[in-house]
Amino acid sequence: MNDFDLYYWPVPFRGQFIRGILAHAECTWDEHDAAEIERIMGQDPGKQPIGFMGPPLLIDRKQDFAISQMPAIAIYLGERLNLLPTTAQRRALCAKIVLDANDVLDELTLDGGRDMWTAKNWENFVPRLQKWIKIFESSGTRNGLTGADGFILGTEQLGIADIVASILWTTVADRFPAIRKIIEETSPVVWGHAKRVAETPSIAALSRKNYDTYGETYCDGEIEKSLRSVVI
Ligand SMILES: N[C@@H](CCC(=O)N[C@@H](CS)C(=O)NCC(=O)O)C(=O)O
Repeated sequence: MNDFDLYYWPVPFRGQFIRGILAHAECTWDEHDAAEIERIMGQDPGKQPIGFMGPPLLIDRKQDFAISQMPAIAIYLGERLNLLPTTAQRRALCAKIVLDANDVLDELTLDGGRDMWTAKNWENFVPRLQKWIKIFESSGTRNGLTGADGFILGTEQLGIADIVASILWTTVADRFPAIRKIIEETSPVVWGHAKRVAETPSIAALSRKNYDTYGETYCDGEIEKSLRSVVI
């Protein structure tokens, strides 16, 4: 029996953070197809494994525990798999970094496609994206991070904040070369750290497997089409 059930669409996007954490910790998990996700999304909240609006949703089989909301799942797995810093302050900073990453996804997709990208609104957004990259950089450099060395919260070991930051930037950079250029040019520290973490064997293997399964798809749908039409 695998350790976890993960309900997320067959794309990287918000589910990739959870896949990355599970892969890094060498956990096993089952993924469920879109029909199954739609089925449980349609249930009454009292009948769902945990009341939720949209995936990701994780079930921890051994603990008989279900949790939704990407940052809550990441922090839960951090506790469960011993991937959080030890001080209260650094644990709070870890949660902050995961929430920052979730905000960046919402901004990159104009809140899940409520609006579509145009050349003009993308141009206006680029300085904001650069500021987000600098926010990640400042989280790390306050703790001695460089492109070549260290972890984002100054821990001895790679943890949740490192996995989430790396997956945030490398997943979008690998699929949008123009965004990769913005990240590399805005912060060699953020990019160097993201690449180092992405090259660790379990996360690199996950990335290769996801390319085989999902190809170049990032978040899919009309919002990905509109993003691709402006990010050139
Ligand atoms: N705040 C939630 C957002 C969840 C969310 O928006 N999920 C998207 C996929 S990334 C979805 O399919 N939502 C369907 C819906 O909200 O109806 C989280 O961080 O997990």
